[in-house]
Amino acid sequence: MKIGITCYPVMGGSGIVATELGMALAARGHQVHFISYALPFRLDRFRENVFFHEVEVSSYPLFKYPPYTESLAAKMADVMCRWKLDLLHVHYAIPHAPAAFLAKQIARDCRIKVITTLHGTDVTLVGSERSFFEITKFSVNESDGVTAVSEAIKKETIAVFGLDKHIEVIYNFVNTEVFKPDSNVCLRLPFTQDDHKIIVHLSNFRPVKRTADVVAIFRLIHAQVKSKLVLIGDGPDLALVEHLAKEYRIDDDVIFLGSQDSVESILPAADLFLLPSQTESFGLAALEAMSCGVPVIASRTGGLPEVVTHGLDGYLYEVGDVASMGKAAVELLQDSAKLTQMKAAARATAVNRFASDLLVKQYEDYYLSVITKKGNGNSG
Ligand code: GMT
Repeated sequence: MKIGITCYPVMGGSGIVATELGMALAARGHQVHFISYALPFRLDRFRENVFFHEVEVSSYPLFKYPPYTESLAAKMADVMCRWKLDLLHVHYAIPHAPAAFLAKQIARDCRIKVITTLHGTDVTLVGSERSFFEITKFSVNESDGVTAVSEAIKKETIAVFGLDKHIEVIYNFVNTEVFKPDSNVCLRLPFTQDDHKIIVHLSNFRPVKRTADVVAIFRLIHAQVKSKLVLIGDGPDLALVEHLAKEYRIDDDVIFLGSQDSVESILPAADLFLLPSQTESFGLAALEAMSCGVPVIASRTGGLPEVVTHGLDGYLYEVGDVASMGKAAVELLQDSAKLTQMKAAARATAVNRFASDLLVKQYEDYYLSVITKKGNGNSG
């Protein structure tokens, strides 16, 4: 197939999933065309069957706000026809689904199918915001195929938008050959000593991640277990986290790594991963940690219970229940047999349920069903 993919090229789960999907499809012989304003950050080197089409946005002085959606739509329409794409797969509804709709109108003669994948905040936060509501609902409804990264986000999309349309759930996935346990990795982390347990959190430090809870949980762990908290990522709440670490007098044991390109070389060093988010449609960072053999303590919210099984490969508690999360973490870190068992279970979950091969095949099958289907799947 010839497949166009549009995503946010910056760090973030939806861009990562889109890029990994594109690379995996290209490796399986499909021709993949990324259309975005920058090279997706995991697309770090030349790969066979992968093309990149940069969207340039005009900066004419009249434009207070550069017209990105229109530039994107124009580029999509151009690539669709020039390369005779079979389908365009857009990740994250806003503004990619409206741009794809517009492109499809412009390039009507090329008869391309559009698939929109809903990643979470495009429905829960952005899409349900009043001013974006109608355009998101309209463009998702007009897509020829719609996928969601968990049952939870499918349910939420139906509740928020009242869509009368089939939504296919295709879980996010991880490359288990790249994200894998590595018993030597501690040697490469100079800030840790062998007798320290390593707790990791990785996110964009937005309020939805509840990073203040990460520090509060670590405070409880630190009081009883010799440990370090390693924080990966950057975002609006980073200053708050720094402040709290100082206030709790644990800042010597909190390590800020900032944004990192190759988290697969850090995650295997962890004993535990924390993701106490307010909501999470899937929790890709948790899955990447699990694939490296790291159990997860997370909130029982959104799609996280579809990824983490309480008591098997991690623990789930209600949002904000810092006390229970801290207690479970301490008990696990102090029980080396249980910790070893949970690390193996986390890896097994990633390999058995979320390995790229399994899920990329589901996308391939879904693409074929959409390409051969007549109409856009609306039952109304
Ligand atoms: O967390 C965000 O707002 C970023 C967003 C993204 O584009 O990366 O993350 C969402 O998509 C990821 C990939 O499907 C999911 O793993 C995250 O759970 C989801 N974030 C939320 O639902 C908060």
